Amino acid sequence: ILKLFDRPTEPSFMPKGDDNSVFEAPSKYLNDRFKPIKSDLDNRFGSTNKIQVKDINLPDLSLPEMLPRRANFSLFIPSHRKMAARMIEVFMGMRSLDDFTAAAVYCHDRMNPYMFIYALSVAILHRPDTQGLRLPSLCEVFPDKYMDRALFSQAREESNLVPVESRVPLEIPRDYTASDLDIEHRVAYFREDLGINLHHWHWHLVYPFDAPREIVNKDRRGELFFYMHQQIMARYNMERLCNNLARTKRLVNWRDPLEEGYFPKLDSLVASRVWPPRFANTKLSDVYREIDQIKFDLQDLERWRDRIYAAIHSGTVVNDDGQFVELSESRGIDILGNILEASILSINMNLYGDIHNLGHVAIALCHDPEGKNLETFSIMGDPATAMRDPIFYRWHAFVDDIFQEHKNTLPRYTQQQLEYSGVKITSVEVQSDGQVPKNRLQTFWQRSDVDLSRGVDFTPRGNVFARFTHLQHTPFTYKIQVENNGGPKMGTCRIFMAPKFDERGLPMLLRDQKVLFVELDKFTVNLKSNKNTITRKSTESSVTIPFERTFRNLEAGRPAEGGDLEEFNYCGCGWPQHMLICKGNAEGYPCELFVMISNINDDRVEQSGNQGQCSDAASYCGIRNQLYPDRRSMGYPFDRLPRQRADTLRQFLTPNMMVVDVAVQHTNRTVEPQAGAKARRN
Ligand code: CUO
Repeated sequence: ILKLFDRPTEPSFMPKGDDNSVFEAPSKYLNDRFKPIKSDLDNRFGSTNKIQVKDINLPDLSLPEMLPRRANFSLFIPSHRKMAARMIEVFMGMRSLDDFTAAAVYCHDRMNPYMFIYALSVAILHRPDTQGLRLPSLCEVFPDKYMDRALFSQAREESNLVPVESRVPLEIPRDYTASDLDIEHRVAYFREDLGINLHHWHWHLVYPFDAPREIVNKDRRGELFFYMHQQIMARYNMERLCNNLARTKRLVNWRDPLEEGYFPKLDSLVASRVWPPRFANTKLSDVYREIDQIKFDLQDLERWRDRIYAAIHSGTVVNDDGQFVELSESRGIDILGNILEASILSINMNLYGDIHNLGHVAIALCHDPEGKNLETFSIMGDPATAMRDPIFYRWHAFVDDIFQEHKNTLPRYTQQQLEYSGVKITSVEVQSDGQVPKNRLQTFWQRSDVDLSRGVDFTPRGNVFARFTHLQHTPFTYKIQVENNGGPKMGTCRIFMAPKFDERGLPMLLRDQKVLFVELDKFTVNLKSNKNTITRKSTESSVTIPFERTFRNLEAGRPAEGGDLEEFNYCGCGWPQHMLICKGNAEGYPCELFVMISNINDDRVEQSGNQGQCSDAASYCGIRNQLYPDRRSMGYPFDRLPRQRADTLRQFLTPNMMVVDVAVQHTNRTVEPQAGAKARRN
């Protein structure tokens, strides 16, 4: 079934995978265009590796069939998500793997490839009988979502003319979407980072907001929607500050023109369309597009926003049955996350609407809100690409502000909820590998290769690599000294980093700084009596996954023989390791590194079962089939207003916490791909 990811726009009777298999399906499965010439096609592509596809009674797929094959597909557009949800439901309902494969082949050849790959991925992730399979990285399947259009004609040239052994990687320049005349371009390396966008896509694959309920309903998914996106904002703002840009302005006045323009320079290979750009100072409008069966006014968004703020201030929401439900300390944020996103778990979609998703849509269609020009949506309409656009962050700054409004109504943490009796941190330092002074982190540019060939359709086979440049840092180690005045005990070590100064160079107040803390790591520690030294490597972070897992199906991400696929996909979800820390600046950007050891009795989640090999990016992604592995509110201890009289981070500290100054220094050198690091396609 994984071969269906290979060249997703080529029909299933064309060779797929390294063994050039072809699917042999009953002719009723074929796209109508090919039915009359079936025997000719069989001869032309007659491979010896034939995969027989079962003849099944096809369920009703008329809904997803409504989306044209060459249209673009957006998860955020309600009619599209209903179609995808139906396809997922059909895939989930297939009784055996053979039946599932048959339905998938049928859909592969007849339906919209973007929607198909999305639905197939979600289904494979959640079906019990597809365990042990590995999904290819989306940038291999649809490289057009990430790479300059110019690259694809080069890729075609390369794969048609040059033998595989002689092919050289195609260069993706670092600056191709804009120049430094646009100040927003200073942080394009972050927004356009492939790994960051793949993480975001993966996250939404693991946490779909519209699919059969048993798939959507995961432990604390609404809260994780808040937290993962809050962390994106914290990271982006830190990145802006170290590039001398102000923090992101919330997109609050939807009648004003949008200052930021963005020209993605991406072509959709599937939809054969250019992804529309957005000119600076474009205005949002009411959206009324019959073609997408979508109609809403900016006033709808405003009403929903006002109702949500009113609910937050009253501390209760009203559910579908008209009952009041408290936005409590423990559950409130989860309820609010589902309301705001909105997922199908929203407790009252009629009242609170679909604000975040339709905000994406309003922005994505602002160039053609009525479809007069037959233009499709822009990259804000697709979770695989949305993070490239500066407007994504302005929108999510608005969304995050609503969550913060709720968080600020909650009781502040008491001294007792913060300290850990008998536990005292006496020293913290970070040491980068190599000859680097302590508490100094180093960043630089690195070039790496990804294979495009799976996604360049209608060309001869064989790897075609693209070489791109991304941020990288020297790995480092935390060394934490802890005194424990009691018997042996456990604790949770929580490590965050935040900017030390604001835009004016003044020390930050904790109430502003608290939303800028970037989680770097979280792990359980065993403390013996008296003195302890904890060492932990940056590469072990609970937030990140290694490069190989973001981009490839190779060793590091490979589940053991007979391993389990959803687990692997949790493996695919995770902030890319190469973006763990901000870029810093040439002088050494001043940051505060915060370390805390919290009381395990309030952290621990009782759960049985195996945590799996891919629980290591659990901070932003959770763990498959398990409760979120930390009982505290996500973002603890910075998710609420600081205690009275704790105006600065240092005033906030209890003995089980410590802060050290760390500088992040960027050297403008570029490291070439390591020998032997070149990917081999599976
Ligand atoms: Cu992840 Cu707006 O939710 O993009």
